[in-house]
Amino acid sequence: MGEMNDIFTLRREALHGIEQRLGMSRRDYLQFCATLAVTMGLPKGADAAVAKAIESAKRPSVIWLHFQECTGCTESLLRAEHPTLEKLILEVISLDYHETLMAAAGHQAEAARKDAMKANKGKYVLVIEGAIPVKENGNYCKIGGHTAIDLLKECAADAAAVIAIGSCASWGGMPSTGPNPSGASSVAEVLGKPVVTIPGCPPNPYNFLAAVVHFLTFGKLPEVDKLGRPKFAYSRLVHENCERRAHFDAGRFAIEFGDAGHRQGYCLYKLGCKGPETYANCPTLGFGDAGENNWPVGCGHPCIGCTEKGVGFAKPIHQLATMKNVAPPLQYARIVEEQGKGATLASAAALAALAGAAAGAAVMLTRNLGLSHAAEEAERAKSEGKPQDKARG
Ligand code: FSX
Ligand code: SF4
Ligand code: F3S
Repeated sequence: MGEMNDIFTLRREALHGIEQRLGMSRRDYLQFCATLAVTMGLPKGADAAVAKAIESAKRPSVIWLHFQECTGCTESLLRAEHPTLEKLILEVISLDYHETLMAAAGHQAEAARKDAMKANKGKYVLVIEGAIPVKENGNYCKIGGHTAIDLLKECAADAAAVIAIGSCASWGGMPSTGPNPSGASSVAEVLGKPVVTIPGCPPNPYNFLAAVVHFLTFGKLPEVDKLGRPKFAYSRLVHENCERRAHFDAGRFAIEFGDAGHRQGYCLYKLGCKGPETYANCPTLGFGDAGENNWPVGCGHPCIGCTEKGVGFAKPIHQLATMKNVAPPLQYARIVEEQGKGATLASAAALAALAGAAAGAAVMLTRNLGLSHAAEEAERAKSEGKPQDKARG
């Protein structure tokens, strides 16, 4: 109750200021704070602390550098069709240096960076977008005559916190795809120390915003995993929360783009979905504000593992994912039946029954295996060049 009161006793003028600056209603603003608190996995009532911090804390100075990348990270944060998010980000942080957004160029831009660093020495948040090429002494990427290596080291020296945004800065991302001719490396590799990473290509803007707001609210960046990823966003596999998971468990798969299974929203595992080996909160958070199901799998495209080192841009898009942590229970349909070695429906059901599975489960197994089997048969027919029924049981 105390926390609720905190929300309502936020200074009226302050909230009025927010309304004016963001062009959003008080209700929307408080709702936004609640969403951020939930994204961060904070307990009930924390939305009040978040609202207060955004309202009263000094906006942290952010110096944002671009290296080897496509600027998709910035685009996802500031995309034009959703000006509210852009306004919120610019309200929460003081973006003092950002090459894509600033009007200054050349020597003026260099001076702006130096000024921002000097004015906020030891206090600014350094955000790095893009990988850092280290081959040939870093000569593949130079800005204002300085290599990305030197710029990163110089700016990181006086930063209060360093955030690597996007997969490129987090672990090399797309530029590091083999044979990686420029030696594209992560921020942590070049600095030789761990940093907070927000991988994704592009990353979800709310995860970035939540990490910054955490810094604002608690004076420190959020708890991270061993790869520097905030645990609130990257501690669950995409597969664990995927809306198509029931189809996976039941053995109902899309086999080709546009086939009956695909049109019915079946699991995309056989199209190469890397959700089973990719940690990200895409299924729960969604991506952007374009409506429900607005994330890769929700739109019908397999997850390519864009947040996961060694998966995104490393494994072929249509290669089957490695099952991590979660494997379908024995009584579920098998994902792939080896030719000639698959259990017959009768023997599999009998085995399940022998193993002590409930009679209901055995019945389900029989039914699911039947479905999966039909899909396998269709695949086999296709590989043998026989006409097939595209509908997958
Ligand atoms: Fe692009 Fe960012 Fe991908 Fe990389 O996002 S969307 S190539 S992660 O650094 O601009
Ligand atoms: Fe979802 Fe992909 Fe897992 Fe299927 S394999 S349930 S589409 S995450
Ligand atoms: Fe990337 Fe997969 Fe999410 S491709 S955006 S991690 S669903």
